Amino acid sequence: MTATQLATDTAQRCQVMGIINVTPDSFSDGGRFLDVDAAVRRGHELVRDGADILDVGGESTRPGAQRASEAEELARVVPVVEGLVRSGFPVSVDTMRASVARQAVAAGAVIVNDVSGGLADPEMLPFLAEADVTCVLMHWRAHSTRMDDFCYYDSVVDDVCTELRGRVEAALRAGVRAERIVLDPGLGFAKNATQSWELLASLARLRDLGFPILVGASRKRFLAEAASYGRRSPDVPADRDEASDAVAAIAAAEGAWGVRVHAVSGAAAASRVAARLRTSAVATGLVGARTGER
Ligand code: PMM
Repeated sequence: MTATQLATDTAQRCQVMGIINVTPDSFSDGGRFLDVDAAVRRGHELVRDGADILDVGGESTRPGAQRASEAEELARVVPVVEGLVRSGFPVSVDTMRASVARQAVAAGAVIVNDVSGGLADPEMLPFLAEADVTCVLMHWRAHSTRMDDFCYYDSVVDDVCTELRGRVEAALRAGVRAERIVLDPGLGFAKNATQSWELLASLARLRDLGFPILVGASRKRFLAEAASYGRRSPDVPADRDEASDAVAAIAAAEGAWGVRVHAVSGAAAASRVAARLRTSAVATGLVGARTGER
């Protein structure tokens, strides 16, 4: 399948972003795809399962993680981006470093996913403006070693919206075009479980910011409570896949631009079901034809 086919197919549908963590220490898949061939093979599997975009990251952001060096991150990410781009897949690079984003974009990445929303590296927003690529600006307050000290909000939804608006203004000031911006509430980043659930319950508020919204709930700790049933363990991240699929279905139905997931097949079905339902709702006059709004 070519990048063009993928893009056409996904025009009206929640994008399914399949995760490839090329790291030794990510919480759910650390160490599994460190080898370039294994990571590229994983990309092929994810696309076969229905991924629209492959998100390649070389630095773990789990709570408490130490930063990878720039050299390590580049060595992990760039060959994998090259391999996936050669296969014709749309690739996103998950990085907080402008230098890594630059080399990944030079290798063919079409999205820069910066979990710090441009805060970690002062060169990032100017680079995004210059490269004119789609960028995900996530809500973030501090690096992983310290982020649990920053879970304090007057109202998590109001504060995240205000801080995301601040990142948008900074990006626009740097010259990033508004149509290139995707926002992400940063579930689990400087948020406890209750706060992550509150944000997930407030997707309509996030959409009111006026930008496409990406939701990254997959396998995260806050899901453990809802994911622990039957033989599933609250402590095994992959046991949260069905709960992650349920979040993807809700996010797609609520009009999210995309969901970032480890196991893509459930999210791919959710995205298609939500799109089909929307078509039917428009046809029966339940929602407006132009916007798909309820
Ligand atoms: N979460 C992680 C990493 N990158 N990017 C975006 N945009 N949103 C997220 O929620 C997000 C992210 C951490 O999860 P992982 O270690 O499983 O990749």
